Amino acid sequence: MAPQVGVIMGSDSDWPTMQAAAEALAEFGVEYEVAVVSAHRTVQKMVDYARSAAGRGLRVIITGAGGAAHLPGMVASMTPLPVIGVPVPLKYLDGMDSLLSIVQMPAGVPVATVAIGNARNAGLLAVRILGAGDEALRDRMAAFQADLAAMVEEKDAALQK
Ligand code: RP5
Repeated sequence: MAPQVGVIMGSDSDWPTMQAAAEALAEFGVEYEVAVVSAHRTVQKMVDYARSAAGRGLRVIITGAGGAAHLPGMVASMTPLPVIGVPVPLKYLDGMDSLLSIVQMPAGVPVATVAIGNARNAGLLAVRILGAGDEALRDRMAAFQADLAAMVEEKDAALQK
């Protein structure tokens, strides 16, 4: 099956963070592709990727970047697809720089920004977006949520002992 989600990042150094998005997608059986696409170092690659994404069959793009994290916003400006941004924390500023670079988009060009370093939530959000038009996937998400609730209840029960 053609990938439905693109997981892209500004540098291969973002992968240890971004891997969790890919893992979440794999858990739900969602096909994805992974690529390093830099907003500053491989500009034409970024333009080509964003402009061709919908036509190639992608439905959601997850973008991770750190520091001057322009990749999510630039990709969102060049595709009609939903774009999820993952602020990758770097050595300095604890990822606040990445977060603010990604989240402060101008009106008209949204990027759905998850918490600093929380690529897993980006993967889960992509599953929910796809699930809006796919009942089987939506059911799997509902089961996942029921499991989460059960896990919390188990921990609560353990505390009561
Ligand atoms: C950003 O610069 C990348 O997304 C990465 O988080 C950061 C650092 O990149 P390298 O030090 O790996 O070149 O564009």
